[in-house]
Amino acid sequence: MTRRSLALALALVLPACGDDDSTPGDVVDGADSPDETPAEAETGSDGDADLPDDASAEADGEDDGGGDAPLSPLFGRIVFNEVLIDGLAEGDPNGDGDVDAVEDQFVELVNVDAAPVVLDGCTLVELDLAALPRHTFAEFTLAAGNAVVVFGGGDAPEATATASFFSANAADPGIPFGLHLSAPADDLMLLDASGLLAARFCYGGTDGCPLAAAADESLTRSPERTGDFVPHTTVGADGAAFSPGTRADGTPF
Ligand SMILES: [Ca+2]
Ligand SMILES: [Ca+2]
Ligand SMILES: [Ca+2]
Ligand SMILES: [Ca+2]
Repeated sequence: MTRRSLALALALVLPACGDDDSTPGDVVDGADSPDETPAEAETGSDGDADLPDDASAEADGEDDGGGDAPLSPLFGRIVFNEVLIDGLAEGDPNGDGDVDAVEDQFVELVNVDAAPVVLDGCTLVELDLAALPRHTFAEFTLAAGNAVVVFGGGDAPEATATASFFSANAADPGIPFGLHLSAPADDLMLLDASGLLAARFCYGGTDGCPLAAAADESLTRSPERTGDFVPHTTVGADGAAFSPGTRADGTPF
């Protein structure tokens, strides 16, 4: 399937903002478990049925110059920079006092452009519950060079000069499962308000994405913003397992 048809398919299945009454009843919390849910097993078995076919290039945040595919105008201006799949990593990633498999998962997105990026209406969508965005940004503009972190839940930290923090659909408790980043495989997309692909992070073999999920630590780009994803402890300050909102060495973006 092409990205054009992907965008069309997503446009057909994505609910309008605030339409949160399609809560699935048959999905279990698999945030820190290798067990596949029925939905994951099904979508995993049919491979590339609903995904773009150049996943590895996009997983690296690189524009592959793929002809007339309707990528978002945001594509290449904002990238996934760090992702914590294992919410039970030692510590308390969102700093709210509770270590929670769902709430402490996070994604860190960085504006790699020289201009602000307007994220109003952008959604985070993952493979298993593609019709139910994990997070929808309300009015939010990410300054050039800054990071925004979305946690699975709980209380998000206060913003700093260079980073902002949200809890996934924190204002909408009707949407369960946080970011629903599954082990060992998943496919997370940032879609713009029109449903077009703005950034992508996939792993575990979904649609050929070779990156392996990490346990007990995040995956982060090295070098920051542009590099390939590596286990965070290999580049983190003093072997730190994650660094939501800062570079792996602990310094601000
Ligand atoms: Ca926590
Ligand atoms: Ca998932
Ligand atoms: Ca763990
Ligand atoms: Ca970081």
